[in-house]
Amino acid sequence: MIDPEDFTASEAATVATASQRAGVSAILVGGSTVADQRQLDSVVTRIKKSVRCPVILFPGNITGVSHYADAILFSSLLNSTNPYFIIGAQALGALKVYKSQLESIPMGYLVFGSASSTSFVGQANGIPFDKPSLAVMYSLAAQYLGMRTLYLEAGSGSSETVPPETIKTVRKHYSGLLIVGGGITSQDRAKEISRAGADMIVVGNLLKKDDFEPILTGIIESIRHG
Ligand code: 1GP
Repeated sequence: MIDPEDFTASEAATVATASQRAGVSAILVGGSTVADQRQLDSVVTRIKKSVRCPVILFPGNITGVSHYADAILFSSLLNSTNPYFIIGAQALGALKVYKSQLESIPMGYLVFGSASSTSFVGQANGIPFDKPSLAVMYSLAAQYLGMRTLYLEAGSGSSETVPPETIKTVRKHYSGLLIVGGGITSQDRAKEISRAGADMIVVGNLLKKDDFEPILTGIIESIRHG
């Protein structure tokens, strides 16, 4: 995942190219505080020119929609306390998604903890890391509402990831595509998360490190062959 606020378009293209070499399946572009849509468009355009894998938007608000991408994680922040993040922003952004002909991937978004920007900006009633039963309730609700993708989010740069035990419990109940992200920076943790039942792992902050490529390659190898 590339946050357009952290990279110039040219840096983003370099990071995306290295990520593709490492073996990623897709590049996500987004963040919870993206405001500059020209910068977003230019980052998406440069990445699109540089990689073959899909470029998928991961918006935190209506400002996160760019018609240069391939698809969008059209998400509802299920445990927000503010209806704007559950359905308001989605309604405001929907026409742009329609006109852009982006593929929309319906997704329930669940935020854990209370210390991340995602939790703060999205006014989430963060799920405590040690309460898998609460995550299960939301996961089932997401499934029954037809959300075929669910993202368990610990928050970008979080010191802890969503615990593997919680992922295992959610996996038992939720049958759609399960994405897990936030705080994943090591091969061992990625492997645990994958074994617990995650279908996709999102890595963001790690890509800001100069030497991220071998670490990312290790993460991908460990989840594909581990
Ligand atoms: C943020 O889950 C993603 O939405 C990525 O988190 O930056 O901690 O890898 P990191």
